[in-house]
Parts: sequence; structure tokens; C-alpha cells
Amino acid sequence: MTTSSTPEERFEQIIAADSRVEPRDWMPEAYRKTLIRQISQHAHSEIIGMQPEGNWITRAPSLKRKAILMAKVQDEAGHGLYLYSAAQTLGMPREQMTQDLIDGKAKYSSIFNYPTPTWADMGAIGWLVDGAAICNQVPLCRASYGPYARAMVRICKEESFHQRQGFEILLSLMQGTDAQRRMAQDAVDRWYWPSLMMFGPPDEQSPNSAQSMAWKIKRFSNDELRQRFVSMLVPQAEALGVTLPDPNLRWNAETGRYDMSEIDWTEFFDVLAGRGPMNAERRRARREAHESGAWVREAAAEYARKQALRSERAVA
Ligand code: BYC
Repeated sequence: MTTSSTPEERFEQIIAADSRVEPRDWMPEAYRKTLIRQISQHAHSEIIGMQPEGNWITRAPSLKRKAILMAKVQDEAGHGLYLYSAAQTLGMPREQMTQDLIDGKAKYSSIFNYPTPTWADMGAIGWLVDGAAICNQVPLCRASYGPYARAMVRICKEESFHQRQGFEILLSLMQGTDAQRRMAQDAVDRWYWPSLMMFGPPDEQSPNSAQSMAWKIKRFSNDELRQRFVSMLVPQAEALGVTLPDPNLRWNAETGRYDMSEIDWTEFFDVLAGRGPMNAERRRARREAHESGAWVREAAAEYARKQALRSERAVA
């Protein structure tokens, strides 16, 4: 790299070399904004994503299931924290992100606006939602922004465990009674289409994809990742003995892709506009948790103040 190159040129060189942009590096304002948008939405998704499963911690069918579910929900809190920290390296204050979420100004994944009425939903979320998350997020481990890519490496390791625990819940149900098999199939029927929507709108309606791919934040388009996900699901559904609820789903040897029915994009855009079955409830619960946690933030700030005073005195 020549020392005479401009900051713009150095940025372009980093991207072209498949290297990492770090917080100290100059970056275009639009690149910074895109990252803040995507990373903060992702962080919010992890935090809101704790709610549908958090609902089942007290009702898990055994102590072992309860411990596993609690660990998974805790992992999601951790993912949210890594991602908020990554967004903070771009100059976005954490308080601002939290406030935007509570005020309904910030987006989070559409998937978390659906209810979880049965235990089988924990299996379907793990298998389908975490499965979709893995397909979407493994390529993000190679995202061009260093702190995001590094956070994703750890997140993806944990997501693989999450997906396997969901698969195993469904497998146990499918090996159980008729009622349990029906419960598992019903959950798969309800979560399949929303999980396909997680990848975002079709490529021709995705305003951010082209630029994000040019900047190597996204490595694959929304539709490409959706196809990969379906290819991963088909053999797993067979192993489980569940039916994916799409009568038109079949392998097309000519195109080398799966043919599938049209996704109901009206439902997706309705959920994004705040009209999903659980949107209001998710935001209400997040706001209440934030308000009732005020004393924890105050206590932590006071503790930090006292620690700082103590180390100042020790130095003096
Ligand atoms: N839900 O131009 P596009 C998880 C928005 S966490 C809501 O394609 P982009 C997990 C999009 O933001 C799951 N909004 O956008 C957690 C954009 O709106 P704005 C979250 C969506 O960014 C706990 C507009 O639609 N995963 O897996 O190029 C437990 C146009 O879309 C959605 C991530 O966040 C959606 N599904 O691509 C278990 C991964 N889809 O911002 C699991 C990181 C699109 O212009 N994010 N929108 O107002 C990404 O990979 C990308 O941001 C997306 C969208 C593929 C989601």
C-alpha cells in the first residue's frame, strides 16, 4: 500500500484485497451508516429474539430441557451484546440504539413477531429460525468490517448448537405419540414460511443488497441464501419425518435449484410495518424490561464511579 494514496483509495484497496476495515480506518459515511443499520438491527433481533423462547423457560417439560433453553436464551443476550459493541465502534451510542428500539423507530427481524403457543415451537425455532440464521450469518464471518466479522465467528459457533437442540426437540416429538407428532408438524407448518422471509425481500426488491455486496458486507443475495437454506432443510425434514408445507417444493435438475411456491410478501411487509401478530407485545415487553432494569444500570454506574475513585486515590 503506498503512503501517498488518499483515504478513499486506501479504503477501496482494503475491500479489493478482501482485508478488514477497522474502527481506526477512514470509511465512507454511507458504509458506516449501512453497517450501523445492519448491525443494530441484528443486535435488536437477538434481544427481542429472547422473548418467544423466554416464554417457555418456566414451562419446559423437564429440568434438562429448562437448563438447555435457559443457556440458549442467555447466548442470545450475549450475541446482542457483542453486536451492540460492534455498532458502538462505529460511533453509535448504545443508549441511542436501545431508545430507538423502545420507541419503535428501529427494525428487528420479522421472525420474532410470531407467537409460540406450544413446546414444539421451541423445536421449530431452533431448527428453522436458527438454521436460517446460520445460513445467513456464516458468510457474515467474512464481512469487510472487522469487529462485525469477529463477533459473527463466535455467534455462528453458538447458533450451530442452537440449531441442533431444536432439531433434537423435534426428533423427540416425532418419535413420540401421535399428538406429539401432530404438534411438531403444526409448529413446522407455522414457522416454515416466516423462516424463509428472514432472508429479506426478493433480490429485485432489496434496495440495500447491491451496495452491501460491493462493500463485501453481504457476500450473497437474499434469494441465494434462501435457496441454500431450503437445500439444507429438505434432507433434514426427511430425517425428521416432517413435511415442509409447500406442495410445489421440488428439485429442478435443469435450473439446479429448488422450485417453490411464491412467498406471501404482503405478510412480510405487514410484519415490517408493525402489523405482525406479536409486534406490539414484543416492544411492550422490551420497554418494560428496560424500565424495570433502571436500578441495575444506576447501581452499575455507581459501582464504576466508586472503582474509578478508588484507583485514582491509589495512584495519588
Ligand atoms: N425482518 O435491502 P434489504 C437471529 C428490511 S437474528 C425485518 O434486503 P439488507 C436469531 C431491511 O432491514 C435474525 N426487516 O436489506 C436471534 C431493510 O430495511 P431498512 C436477524 C427486514 O440489510 C435470536 C429492508 O427490509 N439476522 O437470527 O441488505 C434467536 C430491505 O431489505 C428483514 C440479521 O440481522 C427481516 N427479515 O438485508 C435466533 C442478520 N429482511 O434497514 C435467531 C444480519 C429485510 O432499509 N442482517 N428487512 O429500513 C442481514 O443479513 C441483512 O440485514 C438482511 C436484510 C438479510 C436481514
